[in-house]
Amino acid sequence: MLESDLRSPFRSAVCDTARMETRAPRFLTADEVAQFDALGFVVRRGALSAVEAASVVRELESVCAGFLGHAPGGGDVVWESPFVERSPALTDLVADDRIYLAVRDLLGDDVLWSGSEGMWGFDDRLADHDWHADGGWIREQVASYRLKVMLYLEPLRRDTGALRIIPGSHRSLLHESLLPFNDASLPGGSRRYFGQRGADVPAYAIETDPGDVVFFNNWLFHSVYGKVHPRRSIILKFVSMPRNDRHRVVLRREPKIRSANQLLARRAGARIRALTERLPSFAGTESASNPA
Ligand SMILES: O=C(O)CCC(=O)C(=O)O
Repeated sequence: MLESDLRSPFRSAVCDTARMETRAPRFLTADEVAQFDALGFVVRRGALSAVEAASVVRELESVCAGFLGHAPGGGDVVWESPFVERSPALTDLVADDRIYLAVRDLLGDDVLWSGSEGMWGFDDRLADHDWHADGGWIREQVASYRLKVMLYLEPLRRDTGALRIIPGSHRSLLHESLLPFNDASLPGGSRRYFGQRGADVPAYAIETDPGDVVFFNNWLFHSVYGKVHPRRSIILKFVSMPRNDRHRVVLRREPKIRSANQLLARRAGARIRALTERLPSFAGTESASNPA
């Protein structure tokens, strides 16, 4: 695949929907991996205990305090990346079996780290986060598998900010038919989806409680409606090892991946070292001032 092909407006939007490796998973169940593959998401309920979830909240707030210069409170908004790379305790979470082994089962043993985000509060203009696929558009769709691990740190229900998804929309036929959603959600876009409000689109709401861990494929069309303050969450991001030239081209264009790995690599631990050391040398090498 030539780079110019990636820019062609005539190239059809094809998602890489190859099935995951067929080896038996070592941490998740075969059913969980099959669900992730077919529907694009899987949820581990109560993966973290209440005590562990509370300690993640404390650590999140301590990192946020570093950004704000004071403990986060009403009216504050933090949405930062990289995030967990700044905290030894949160980095330990990346290396924890419940994240690390699960992610390896989903994306393969040679999975790569692609960064993290932390959120405390939200800009009220984003109380409703309309339908989109991350990155969306042609360039992202020819990237290798992407995975977000979401830790939502308060109870979220359908109309109070739970992540909504259209199951299976990471796969090309459904994904392609939903591409107009990306345009409808852009600034100035219609915000109408098959003629309806985003909140009315038939979808599955992943309702969660603190301690639940959501694994989802970034290509899924997703949205959030009715966020409630403070809405604290952590996002861990992974990408599968590029398997072909087009995947390599996309990875090269993402300088943030290299800096997130460099930051994470400062933390000790065999798993974190293994995760960061396998980043291919070409990753994130294209100048940010020369975007696709
Ligand atoms: O859950 C959220 O706050 C938004 C998730 C989302 O839209 C995203 O990560 O792209």
